[in-house]
Amino acid sequence: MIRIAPTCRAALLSTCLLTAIAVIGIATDASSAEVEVKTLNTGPGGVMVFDPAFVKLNPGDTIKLVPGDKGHNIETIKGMAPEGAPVVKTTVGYEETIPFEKEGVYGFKCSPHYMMGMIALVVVGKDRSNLEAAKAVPHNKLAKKRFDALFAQVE
Ligand SMILES: [Cu+2]
Repeated sequence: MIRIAPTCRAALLSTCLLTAIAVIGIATDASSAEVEVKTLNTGPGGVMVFDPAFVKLNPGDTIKLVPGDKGHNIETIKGMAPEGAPVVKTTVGYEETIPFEKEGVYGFKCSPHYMMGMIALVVVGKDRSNLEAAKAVPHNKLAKKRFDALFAQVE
């Protein structure tokens, strides 16, 4: 019979635990990420902006909407989401975590400031099958100008 001294057993156990923690850590990193998007009265690109306004995600990732300035929200623009994707509309002024499962192209607006061009573009995964449909959605002048710049970044 092999007897393992208590200190050895403890050492083996901690090695085991560390390995398990490392494996779980790697799995978590690979499977999901959270991207912080701030709502700002003034930021990159001018007044009433999402920062960043262009976000690339993998399926399963989330966006954490952070009210850098109050008075903003995020809402799905009709016609600018993959089929079957849930419609997003958050409460004005509140932080919210938004999960993205479906691959494709998503257009968002801030409900109170869409007329001032407060929009964002999110691409998830590699599926671009709704890209042309999303591009075809009409906008007011300011929103269109910003969307044109964001669509130019889509690969
Ligand atoms: Cu706003």
